Amino acid sequence: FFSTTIKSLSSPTPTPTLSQDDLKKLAAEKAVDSIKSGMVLGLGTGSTAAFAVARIGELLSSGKLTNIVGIPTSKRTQEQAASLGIPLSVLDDHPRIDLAIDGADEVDPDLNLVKGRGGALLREKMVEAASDKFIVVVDDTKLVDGLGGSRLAMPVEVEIFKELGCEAKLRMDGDAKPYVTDNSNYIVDLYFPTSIKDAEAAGREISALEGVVEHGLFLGMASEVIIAGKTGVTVKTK
Ligand code: ABF
Repeated sequence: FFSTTIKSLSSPTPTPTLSQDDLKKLAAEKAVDSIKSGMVLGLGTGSTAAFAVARIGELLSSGKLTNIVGIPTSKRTQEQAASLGIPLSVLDDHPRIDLAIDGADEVDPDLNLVKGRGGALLREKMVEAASDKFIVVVDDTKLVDGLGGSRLAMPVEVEIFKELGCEAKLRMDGDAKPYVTDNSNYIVDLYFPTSIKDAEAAGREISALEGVVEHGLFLGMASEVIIAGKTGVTVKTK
């Protein structure tokens, strides 16, 4: 039914009685037909890719495929593949991948994709960029005339600032929409469990992160601070 490119869908075999899951499985298993023994495989994430992983597991246990190494694109996929006995590795040890199979959220007529609603886009992009061939498996609800055409999210992954030991939250406005600054940017609010030990270093680290426009640490800038309290006004200078 589905071929490895969407363009060959012009005259598909009718599948009137199949559910959406049946279609996902059909696409996934068609992609698995391209796998040859000895390949290093990128294992995608999501309900469609999961059918491919399941099929790879079956073919390995029946001996029809041998000597396969899988590079999972998410913890979910890693767990599924491990439970099926698929040998796994990481991109660092296999920087070239023969074939990646993954789902998508939207597919445009030129086979451009929106991915990441499943939450695994960074590792997906790394694995798929390292793959000689990348087969996308979708049911036909994913086809759009133009990306964004489904009116659903186009995800952007941002750092959680883990190395700073804090929690990051996208600031929302009163209508539960992301707050937009006067410069048309979003604000990520960081919450630290204790005071920041080295504010200069933290500021440098935050500024160095991709996509950061500015942070709220104003260091070494104030000439004086005038503090009004119940007991009077104090002026603090450096
Ligand atoms: C991954 O899983 C993602 O890039 C995409 O967001 C999602 C598709 O999931 P499903 O196959 O469940 O629709 O491929």
